[in-house]
Amino acid sequence: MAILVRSSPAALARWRPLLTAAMPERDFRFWPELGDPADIDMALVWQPEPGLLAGLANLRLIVCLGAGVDGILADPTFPRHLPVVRLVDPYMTDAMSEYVVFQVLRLHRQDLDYLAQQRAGEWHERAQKNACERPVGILGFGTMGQDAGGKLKALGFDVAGWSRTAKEVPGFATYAGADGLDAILARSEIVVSLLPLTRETTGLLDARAFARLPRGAAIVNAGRGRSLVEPDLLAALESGQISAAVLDVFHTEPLPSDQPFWRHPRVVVTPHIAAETHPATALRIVTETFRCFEAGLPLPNRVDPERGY
Ligand code: NDP
Ligand code: OXD
Repeated sequence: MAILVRSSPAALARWRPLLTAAMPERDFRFWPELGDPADIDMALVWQPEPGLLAGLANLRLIVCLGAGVDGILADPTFPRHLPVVRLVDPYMTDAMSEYVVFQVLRLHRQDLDYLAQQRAGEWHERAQKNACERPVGILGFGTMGQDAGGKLKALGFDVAGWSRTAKEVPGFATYAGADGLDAILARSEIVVSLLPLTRETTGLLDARAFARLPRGAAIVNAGRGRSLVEPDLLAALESGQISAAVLDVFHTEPLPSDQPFWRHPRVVVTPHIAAETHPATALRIVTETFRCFEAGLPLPNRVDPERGY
């Protein structure tokens, strides 16, 4: 049997030598060189086109080459009976935490304002708090959220986390569910979203949510673009309810050239690079997933398609 590897051409160029060297006995089919679809029993995929997985009659396992599986589950034809495993790689988690810490610090230290002052040749000081006086709320307090939260806390930030299920995480105020969302928003001067995209999180960051924040709060979205209602964010920036936004993920990626975020003075745009898949470290995780699957062992990081993550 064979393993389909489907990702962007650039990612495939990185994966190909690693996979073939690590598992020379395996028959890898690198997209678009599929061969006979009936040969394929396992698939390593990132954002496969709708219908691709459903067309593989002998498929038994789907491994996502990223942490978020929305690109797989969104396909209405995706074979829901098959196990789906997502990538949980500490290297990626570290990368996400670096991104979050960097962006929270620049918001906290008013970097956008000082850059604007520099461009205008203006020398004046702005009132500045210390991190312990800056409440940060992390929406999506899972693998990445808790790691980033710990690193922000080490810098002194007053961090709280919001998740779907109630949990106790020593050292953090935690919130869950709809009431918990209002409560965490009400206390957060900087909100970081690391939510997966699911039915419940789609459009969650909308005008209503922005209105719950303290006036002038800032937002970092590195979860998924469709969790945030982009026109509502533009309106909240316009009114001053939101003072700044750092966005790594968008409704449409790449971000269209006429999208106002590109040129908005209070928005930082990054091209979905907060935590990229790192084949050199992910390889061991993928190999271990195959081993568990073939040995009939429980699969680590298995996704629940009903839950959506
Ligand atoms: P996890 O599954 O470990 O954590 C997800 C968290 O979100 C959990 O705490 C979960 O709650 C919470 N959550 C899910 N649904 C809801 C809901 N309806 N209400 C409240 N909380 C909810 O995922 P990771 O931390 O590994 O990754 C998070 C996401 O980050 C990925 O799904 C992906 O979208 C994004 N990502 C972005 C990258 C980038 O480069 N921009 C790179 C990698 C990931 P509970 O704990 O109760 O289950
Ligand atoms: C991921 C991502 O989910 O890169 O891994 O967004």
